[in-house]
Amino acid sequence: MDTNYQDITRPNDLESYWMPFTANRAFKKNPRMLVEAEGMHYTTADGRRILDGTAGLWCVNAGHRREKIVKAIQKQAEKLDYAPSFQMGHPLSFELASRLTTMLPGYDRVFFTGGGSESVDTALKIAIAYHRVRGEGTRTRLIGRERGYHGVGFGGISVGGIVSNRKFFGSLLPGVDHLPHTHSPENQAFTRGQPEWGGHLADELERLVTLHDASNIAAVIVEPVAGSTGVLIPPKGYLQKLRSICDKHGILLIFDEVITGFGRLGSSFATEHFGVKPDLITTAKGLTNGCVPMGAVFAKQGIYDTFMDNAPEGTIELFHGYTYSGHPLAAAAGLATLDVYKEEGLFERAAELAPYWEDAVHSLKGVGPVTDLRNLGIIAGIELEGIPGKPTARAMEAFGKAYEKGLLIRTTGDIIALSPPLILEKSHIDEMFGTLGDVLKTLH
Ligand code: PXG
Ligand code: PLP
Repeated sequence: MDTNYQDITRPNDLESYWMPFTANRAFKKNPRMLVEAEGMHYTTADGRRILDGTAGLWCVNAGHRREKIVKAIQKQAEKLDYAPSFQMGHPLSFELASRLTTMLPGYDRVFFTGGGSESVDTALKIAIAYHRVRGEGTRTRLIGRERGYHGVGFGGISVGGIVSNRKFFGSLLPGVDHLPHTHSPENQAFTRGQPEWGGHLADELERLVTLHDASNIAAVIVEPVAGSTGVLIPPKGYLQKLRSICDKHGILLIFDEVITGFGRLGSSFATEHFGVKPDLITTAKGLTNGCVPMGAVFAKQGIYDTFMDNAPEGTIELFHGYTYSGHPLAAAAGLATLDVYKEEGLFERAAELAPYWEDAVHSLKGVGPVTDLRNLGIIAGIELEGIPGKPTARAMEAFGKAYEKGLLIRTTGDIIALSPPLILEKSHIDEMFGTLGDVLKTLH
């Protein structure tokens, strides 16, 4: 009988896997396979050590294959592999939620998801439902920002502002507007940290409120520091101004901290770094050090209470959740990850290294085709002059050459982004920028 459960695979078959956000055909002609990782390094299938300049995809903040996290996942898998999260619970997800709320004073409730895209969908849905349950059901419009990245769900691409992530996918969510992005090379190039210019761009929110009336607007979502789009640091005063305009009009403010959360800026979260308190915070990535997929949405207690106060006792207050919300292995990984961050003081370490990092980033001024350098915490954006008529080609050349020289970088458009694990030493910073400088000098 043909069961379809074949136990043979085609050896070395690269074709079956439709890879995400990848030039599939090019990759399969020239695959880059990582087979092992430890600390600051990957090992490739051909046995080379690669310095991880990107913490995987901005997620492995405590470095790779940390024993405490590995052991916690192993132990949990041996005890409780899976537990339903609807109308049932298991201790670790409660413990993790409670630990997380102590890291973010003022945010007393945590909703678990499977990653950043689900966290964004969750936060947008909570925002719209929140207004409805408290009797302002006309507040349904969402406001994102040009060049924003909020994952790849329909909600996330609708409020997001990356053209190629949107243009193939039809009409998206209705009732969405976008603030202008804050990037202005003429006014900001080669700024160290936050640019002086651009705080006034938050006033565009007032224009949208005038256009639609506040009574129709549910929420504004922004990345405090835009990551995926090429590292855009918020201008001084910008986030504060967004907060005060939202307050004035009863609009919820959502910070998407999927990248900025868990130490990346040298503080636990961007809300702490900038001293601006949104109503909802989306996270993922560093929550479990990338080991097991997991995301979380933090809510101010008032938001949770509104749902509790407006549903009859014994009924479901929020019709939303995922099969893998609060997954036991992810919760175990999350708890162990928080231990590692704390025991090793990794957020403080990132803050201490940030000035050295900043100097290293700006040492690339004048090297090859560099047109701008941006930094905050342990993040760098290195913008290159594109080859006319061939956007992305120059950055992709840099990516390939860096990989050959043993350094993993990330590129978006003609911008290089760096975001290494926070366990890095000064010697890693020297190596990273030494290699990158050599690569940039050889670009076509
Ligand atoms: N919001 C933000 C701000 C993100 O950076 C997501 C949501 C979505 O998370 P998930 O877990 O669904 O991927 C992200 C993810 C890159 C890169 O190239 C960035 C992300 C993911 C993969 C690559 O810079 N950010
Ligand atoms: N599709 C079908 C057919 C399902 O039954 C479910 C969950 O039960 C989903 C999608 C959603 O999956 P998840 O909860 O993992 O997001």
